Amino acid sequence: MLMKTGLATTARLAPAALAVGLALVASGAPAATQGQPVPECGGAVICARERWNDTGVDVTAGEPVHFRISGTWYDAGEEATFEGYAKPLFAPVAWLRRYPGARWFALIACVERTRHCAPVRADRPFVPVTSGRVYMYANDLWPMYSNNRGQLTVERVIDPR
Ligand SMILES: [Ca+2]
Repeated sequence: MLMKTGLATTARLAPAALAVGLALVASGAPAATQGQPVPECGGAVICARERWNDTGVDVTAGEPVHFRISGTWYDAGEEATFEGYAKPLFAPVAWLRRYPGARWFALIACVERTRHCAPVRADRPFVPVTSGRVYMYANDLWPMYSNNRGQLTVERVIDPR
């Protein structure tokens, strides 16, 4: 069953990887990206103000997914990247964050709108525990999204190796 799922995913990703490769050849681009993760075309906008952002990325349980994230967002006056920020003053209510184990405004990925979530990290892939669409949000208190600004861009990357 697992093997069958893996083959199906490979077949689905292969045309995209081939298209990226052909585009590089056609543009005469140097081989600098060889062996490096290649972003898929486009990317999803993750708005700080939205409690759920649909990434358009569908994942399969157990298959690691790599994301490339860029941008800056703001929690009122606090600037943050996808790694979030720390603020000792907010420590008494930190346990009320939607994902208590991650920093304020850390980028959180969930499969569907469930509790199958994890912080998005730069140094490791997101490994979904179930299959479905990936949604993301800024880790905040549920009633406190109205003072959020900015957005991140998230791209799924394919390892061509
Ligand atoms: Ca907020």
